[in-house]
Amino acid sequence: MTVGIIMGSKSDWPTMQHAAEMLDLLGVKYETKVVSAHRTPHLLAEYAESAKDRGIKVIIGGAGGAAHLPGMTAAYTSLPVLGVPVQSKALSGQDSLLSIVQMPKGIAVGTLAIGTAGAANAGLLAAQIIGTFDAQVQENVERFRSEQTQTILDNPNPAE
Ligand code: RP5
Repeated sequence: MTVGIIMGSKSDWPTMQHAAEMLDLLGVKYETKVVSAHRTPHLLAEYAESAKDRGIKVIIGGAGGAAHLPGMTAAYTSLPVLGVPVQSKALSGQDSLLSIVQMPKGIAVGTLAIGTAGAANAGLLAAQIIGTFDAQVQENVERFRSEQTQTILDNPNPAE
């Protein structure tokens, strides 16, 4: 496994599965796990501290509400951590976004957009990072992008 996808709750899976689907598409191996910053804090520390030795290169963390998960994960590992703000019921994910994106200087989290687009892009960005040292994954990313471009060029009429 080269990517770890973790999330605060099973309820985050409908969002975070878009990261997994993107990694499937791009041929990147990953693991998925529910790890909560506030409900299972010791598990979070253990997961983040052991990730590098287990061969993980990038961690994607998704959480909603007061979303500490990506920041706490980044505090426990030097691996790159990508944060996905899950769309919360009360505040539509604005709370998740601000919790994840406003990391104080010194510990970095790469924050994506709220919801499914952010989760898919986290998968894409993780693959791009893996692609810097894995030529096959880089080729897969390049093929994905050129197919995406060609689909738009082949369908220019918005009314069709
Ligand atoms: C966060 O609280 C999770 O990431 C989830 O987005 C949110 C709600 O969790 P549940 O109450 O649905 O388990 O920790």
